[in-house]
Amino acid sequence: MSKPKIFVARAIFPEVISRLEEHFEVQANQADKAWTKAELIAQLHDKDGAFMTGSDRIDADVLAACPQLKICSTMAVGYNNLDIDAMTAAGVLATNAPDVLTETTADFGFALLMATARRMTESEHYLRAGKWTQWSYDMFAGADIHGATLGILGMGRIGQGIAKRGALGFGMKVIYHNRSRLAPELEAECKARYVSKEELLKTADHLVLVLPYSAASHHSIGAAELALMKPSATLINIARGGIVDDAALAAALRDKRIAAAGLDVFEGEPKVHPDLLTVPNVVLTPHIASATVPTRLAMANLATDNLIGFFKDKKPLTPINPAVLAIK
Ligand code: 8YV
Repeated sequence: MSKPKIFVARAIFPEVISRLEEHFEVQANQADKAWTKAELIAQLHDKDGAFMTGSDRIDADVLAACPQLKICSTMAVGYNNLDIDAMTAAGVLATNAPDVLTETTADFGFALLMATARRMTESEHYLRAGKWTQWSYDMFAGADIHGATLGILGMGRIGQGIAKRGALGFGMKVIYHNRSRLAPELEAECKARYVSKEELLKTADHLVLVLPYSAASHHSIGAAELALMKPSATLINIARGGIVDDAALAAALRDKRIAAAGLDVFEGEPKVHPDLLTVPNVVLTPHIASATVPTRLAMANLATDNLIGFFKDKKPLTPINPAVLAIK
């Protein structure tokens, strides 16, 4: 029997390609070309499955042009790049890569929070520019982390990881808002108190965004929400571009309506709103929250396991739309 045909959308660890090749006829993209929709369709139209990343978009047009496609396995926990309704309607399974990146991403959220509150990149740029000539009492004085109030918007696995780091490691008071409230034992584990979104915005010294992107969460933080925050507050976005109105944020940072922001994700990335590049009180990183070698390997291996499990006996580990499995 011939092996199923798999398209790997982006460059990935060579050992992952080798693993895929044990099970599939693989068309890889080790040159790491980013595809236009037409190019993606040209690659995918005769494939049974796709190994995707968070950057590749699957929509109704792609699905209509690729009738052989049975599964798209993404090595990301977030899957707003996949039109799940269209995939379900077309009978195409979607799988993602949860859990394996939780702790690494929570580490990064905390690192970005600390770098932002303590003005680390701003002060480094100053030093590198040769501007450091003497000590002064308020040079790059920032905000404390320990003992401060940590607000978390979106309290899934990564949000809970950040809450624990704040409460247990830094003695922070943790408040959160989420679509649904955590079970009491989870709240106790995270030492987190549920509050309304308004109270979260008004009370947090540091606000970390960890909610999934959807039409409902688009611009969850815009001018009105930024106006509720403390002028001394920091805002951290490690979730998705589009959750924050980047133009409104740049204006708030410029006018010091909030103290600082740390952003790993951007509306329309890899493009970054030009105004964010001109304000000093923002730490900018290129969507690297899950980027450690062991975690990226674990994400890629989980995406591979999902493909293997699906084609072997219709048992992927982490399906997003399992209803498709029942139909087939
Ligand atoms: C990834 C992410 O870097 O998992 C996610 O949702 O945003 C990131 O960890 C990227 O999307 C991997 O494909």
